[in-house]
Amino acid sequence: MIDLLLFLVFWIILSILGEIGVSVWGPHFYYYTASTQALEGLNASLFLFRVLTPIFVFVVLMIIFVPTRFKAKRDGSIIPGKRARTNRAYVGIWITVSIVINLLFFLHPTTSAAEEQFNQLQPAANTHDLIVDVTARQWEWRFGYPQYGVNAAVDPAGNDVLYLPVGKKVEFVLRSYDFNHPYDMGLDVIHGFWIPAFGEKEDVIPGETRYEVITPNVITSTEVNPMVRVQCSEVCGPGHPVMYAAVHVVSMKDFLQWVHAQHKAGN
Ligand SMILES: [Cu+2]
Repeated sequence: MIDLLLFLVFWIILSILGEIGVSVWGPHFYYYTASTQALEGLNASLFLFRVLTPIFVFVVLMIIFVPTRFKAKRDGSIIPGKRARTNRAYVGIWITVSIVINLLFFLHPTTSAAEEQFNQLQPAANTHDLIVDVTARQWEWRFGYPQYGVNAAVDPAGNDVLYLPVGKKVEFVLRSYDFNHPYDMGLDVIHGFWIPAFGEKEDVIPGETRYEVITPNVITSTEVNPMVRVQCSEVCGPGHPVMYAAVHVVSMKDFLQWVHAQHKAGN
């Protein structure tokens, strides 16, 4: 009985400490978040860590507690005359609770989040405010805005640049082809469209059109945090490490002004 109480006290105290740790470090699981999708991912991992902390503490405590409290005497047998028995109740509870928790995790957040993300890509959910054509090639990202008549957005220095209005649902249309080499069908290699701060990543496959839906939720840019940049995430040749582009999340007003400037520059 005293062992049970002692274990319980240790378990509760260490679990509380663990939960405090999750609260302190949890928000830093993602280095920087700048979209609602990234926040959903962060909340999902926080949820998992919250539930898993007491289980983790339980298992580790058992591993330490049992050999220290129930150490075999030097002469061999722990309790003379008694043989080790299986605690059927304990095993039964352990297996049932494990199955229930695993099923819960499968349904939430895993399946519910996946369903939500698939739904966003359905034509029925086509409520995206902005469409951005993303073209990947060795080694460049090119951004077009078909709704605004911008073919290839560049900054004054001539570098490809991605501007997005804050709080708007953006549909990225991802393709991999080389507009400079039409003689070999223009097909490029596999690239990876990744803006770390947006919390999602999608491979860009030659010959395929893929989609990613993101809602940026803070005004920010590559200068504010390098996590806000387009970075290729598939090794695609010697230029892979430098295959990045600056990202600016701005107000709708600033975005329209920027579009106007792109028109003026003939992009
Ligand atoms: Cu690449």
